[in-house]
Amino acid sequence: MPIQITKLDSTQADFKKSLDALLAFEASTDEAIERAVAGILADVKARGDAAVLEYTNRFDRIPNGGAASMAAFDIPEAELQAALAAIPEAQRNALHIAAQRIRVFHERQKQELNGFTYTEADGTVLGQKVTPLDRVGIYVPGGKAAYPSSVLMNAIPAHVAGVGEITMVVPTPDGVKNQMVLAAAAIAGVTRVITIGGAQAVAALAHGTETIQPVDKIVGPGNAYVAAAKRRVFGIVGIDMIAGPSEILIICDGTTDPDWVAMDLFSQAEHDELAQAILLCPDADYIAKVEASINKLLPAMPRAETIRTSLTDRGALVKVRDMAEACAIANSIAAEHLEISAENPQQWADQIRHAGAMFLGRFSSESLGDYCCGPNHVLPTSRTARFSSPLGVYDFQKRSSIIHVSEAGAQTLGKVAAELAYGEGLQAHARSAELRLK
Ligand code: HSO
Ligand code: ZN
Repeated sequence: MPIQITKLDSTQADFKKSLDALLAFEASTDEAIERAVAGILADVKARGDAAVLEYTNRFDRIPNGGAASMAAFDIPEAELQAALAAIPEAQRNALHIAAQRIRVFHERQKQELNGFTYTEADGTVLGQKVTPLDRVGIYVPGGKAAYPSSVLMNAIPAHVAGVGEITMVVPTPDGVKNQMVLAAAAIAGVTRVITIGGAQAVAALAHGTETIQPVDKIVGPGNAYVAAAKRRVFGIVGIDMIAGPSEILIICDGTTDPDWVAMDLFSQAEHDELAQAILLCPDADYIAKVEASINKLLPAMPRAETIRTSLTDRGALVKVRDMAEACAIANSIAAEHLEISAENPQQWADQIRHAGAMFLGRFSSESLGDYCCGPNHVLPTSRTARFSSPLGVYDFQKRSSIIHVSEAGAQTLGKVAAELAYGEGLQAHARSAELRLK
């Protein structure tokens, strides 16, 4: 059955409305989930390990009547190393290469993030000091999206930032451990791996238990329960973001092999029925070719049904007037991933202001970025690229201001501060500044 994918034309009167309808996505906030998660968080906060143990045994169906104590959920370093040694050599090599490239990119990012100080004429020194977080929790899902690549993408920037302790939690439904996830943890600089998941794991990381030190920030994707738990503990700890379904937007000038473009659309559509894959192109004949490629290639894909649903419900092939208009539309979409599959892509990239990651030229398939180019694959989704950035070293650091006022500086600044403090009716502030005046 040929695919029923939405086709839009930017010259249509209702184009903007149709595009907005397609983009609209609201993560459903389910009352039942909210109530369950609130209960679990309160319970773990009150009862600590006992509650985490009970929930994990029950929700993850831990075999043989469940684990007897939390110690059973700790994966010793030797087991991580054993997993790394046991996976196929080609997989191990690929993990090492990806990890090394991700490290190099994030080391470069770190160099750009140094603090600064400057000295004023009177000797007053001002500056900014950058400090890594002490402890970070990384949530790794255990279900259909248990991605070893995401272990690398979350843990390596934390490690590069200099985070002291990286605790990874990963649920093991039915007690089954994903060996490639463990192998990735072994090479990514993770300090401790605990096989717990769900809201109970988020609660344990945020509040701490008898056996788990509370962390300062929790990062990583998860299901609706994990997302709800992360939202609720935000403020007690930091969180990275609440990631929505994957998105790919491709701007193509019509010169790329249409099979390549079709497969790039599939590559994100296969993540999730709710994923979004959109093509913008000025050439109607080329769009027809991509559609033909989609119909030709889809039946052989193992995840054909997920791809079909995603493309049918949320995908689109959009005919635009020209490449400049494509860039303007791309800015309004602010996609997680933007491919500019065109001759001389830089001229178009110069016009892009909102995108999580830009893939320039026809050889930069988004899948390369997902695994091993080096930049992070944890990116802002659902149009949040308008105001947020890829996960990076900066997410695992914070800044402190440095203020070292000289005696001379206190004379000039003291008068300014006192004036403002009296204006605000804050006597102690004013007097504290004035006491230092000669
Ligand atoms: N494209 C996903 C990341 C990923 N892809 C992991 C494959 N594995 C983020 O949107
Ligand atoms: Zn992907």
